[in-house]
Amino acid sequence: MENSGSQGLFARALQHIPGGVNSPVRAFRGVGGTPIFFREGAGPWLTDVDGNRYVDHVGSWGPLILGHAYPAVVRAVMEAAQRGTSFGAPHAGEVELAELVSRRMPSVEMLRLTSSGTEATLAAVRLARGFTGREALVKFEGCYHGWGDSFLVKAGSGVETLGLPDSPGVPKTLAQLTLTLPYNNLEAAKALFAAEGQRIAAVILEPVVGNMGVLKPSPGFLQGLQSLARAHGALLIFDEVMTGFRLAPGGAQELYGLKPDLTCLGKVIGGGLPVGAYGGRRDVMQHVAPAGPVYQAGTLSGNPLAVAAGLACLKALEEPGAYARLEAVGRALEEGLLAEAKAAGVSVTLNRVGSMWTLFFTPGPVYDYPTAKTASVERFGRFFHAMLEGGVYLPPSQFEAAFASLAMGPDVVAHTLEAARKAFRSL
Ligand code: KE4
Repeated sequence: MENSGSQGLFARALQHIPGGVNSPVRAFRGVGGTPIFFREGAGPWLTDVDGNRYVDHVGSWGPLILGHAYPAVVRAVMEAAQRGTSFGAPHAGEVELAELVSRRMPSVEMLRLTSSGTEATLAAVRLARGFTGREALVKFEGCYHGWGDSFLVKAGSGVETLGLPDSPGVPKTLAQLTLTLPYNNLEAAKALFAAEGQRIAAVILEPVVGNMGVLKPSPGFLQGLQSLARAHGALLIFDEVMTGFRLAPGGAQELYGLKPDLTCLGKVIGGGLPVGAYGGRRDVMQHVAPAGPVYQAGTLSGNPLAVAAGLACLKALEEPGAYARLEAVGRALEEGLLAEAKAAGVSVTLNRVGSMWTLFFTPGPVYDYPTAKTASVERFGRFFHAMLEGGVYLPPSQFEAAFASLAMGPDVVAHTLEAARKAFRSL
């Protein structure tokens, strides 16, 4: 094919696709250079259209917790496809997936499948507004919940990476209904609820943030928010699109022992195919049409191929020791990267929870949006490209999470650390 390398394909893509990509954060705007076009993935490896191989620490931004082309997932999708790709009608897989999620996340008594995380968070917020009869939404600075209007107020991920002001096109009257708080600041949350609690429909947050880079919740922060929301009749929405099934079988809510009123899911639940979901308390979910008046729909919601991939992925995660292995890989990368940075005299902070981590080019600590912003985007960019030279593909943004997978063995960790040893010395 004409111009079939990354450079040529990108030049062609720019003619017909805004920014040459179908999602902004892929465009390398946060690190400079031309985005890489990939041809295939296998286990922990990605091969680009020019034949270069990389260890993949992006994992499609979280879904590929098993690694690329996991045999059971590929088989499930192929078998489902031979029975037809979509019915637009109920099928058994949807029931099995809903039952499995409820077993893993007891707070999710009922759930509705969507085709993306954004649809899930949009629906959850509409449901919270419909259920409570209130309109205000509380979110945290730097958290990202997809590209819905109400969320693009001081958002993270690509909005932060691109340094975009709150997005044009979001009606001011709607944006004014989104109240923002500093992450990990329970005092600020208490003050806001004291002043505005009676009009707050919900508070939504990433229980472990991935979209400022990885930020851990301070001790008591999540529990305090849960109590605050309950005391003021607002719903607590955990956006576990990134953390769900990744940080523990039952996600962050299992890890931190919380019971949100609603949970949003995505990424891992689809095993690399388009699946999102929102769910939670039965009395709340019974307000969703057609059981109740809150409308939400989707032509391909619960798509048989996507559900088959998700079921195969979640079942593979039931393998004994799977989460211990994810923790071990995460720890080996953390310890190795910090050791190599120290040996090279480069000042960094590494935040990690289980298999999601971010290396910040700042002395740290990094625990909220302002401290995340002290990281050197310029240094991260140089490190990113030096790691590419070493055959390692990191998320192309200082404000994103890297994801370890079960496909990563000691050889992959060693390859990553060898590339890091050289990359740190090149800064
Ligand atoms: P999607 O609509 O992209 O499936 O999910 C939106 C979303 C919601 N909530 C959280 C916590 C998320 O992390 C995301 C999406 N994450 C980004 C990466 N930070 C997806 C990558 C992209 O935008 O291309």
